[in-house]
Amino acid sequence: RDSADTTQGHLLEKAGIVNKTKVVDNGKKIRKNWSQSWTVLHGGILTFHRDPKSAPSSNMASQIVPEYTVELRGASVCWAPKEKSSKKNVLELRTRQGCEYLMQYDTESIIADWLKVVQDTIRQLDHE
Ligand code: I3S
Repeated sequence: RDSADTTQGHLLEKAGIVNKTKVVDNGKKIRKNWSQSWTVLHGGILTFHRDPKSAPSSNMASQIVPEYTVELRGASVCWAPKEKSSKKNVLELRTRQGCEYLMQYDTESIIADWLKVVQDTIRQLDHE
């Protein structure tokens, strides 16, 4: 088992680097802004952290506070349909609150692992 993908308590945990963009905010389509993100799954919550290169290093808060916090309860995830992006290996994550994110990484196994762990977490939360 991957060291970054362990079962603690009952919910899965994982962390790693992916490319991400928010595309819908509370039902409203927004402009794509792809960026690399340190991405953490913990306690049924997925957090995307800002790329340190995109923020002034003096601004510590901008690096500690996540850019996006995504509640996975009631969410859905799948491979994104081709028309959503010209990139390869793209996941589409929709939240119950009507937000939508794309997650992408050129190495397919990296993104396939994220699909599995997010899917399994959503299922676990459904059965609680
Ligand atoms: O789905 P879109 O709008 O064609 O997405 C592309 C654009 O957001 C583009 O930015 P600007 O239109 O703001 O210049 C991005 O650079 C592209 O990466 C977006 O498309 P992909 O296919 O990479 O998700």
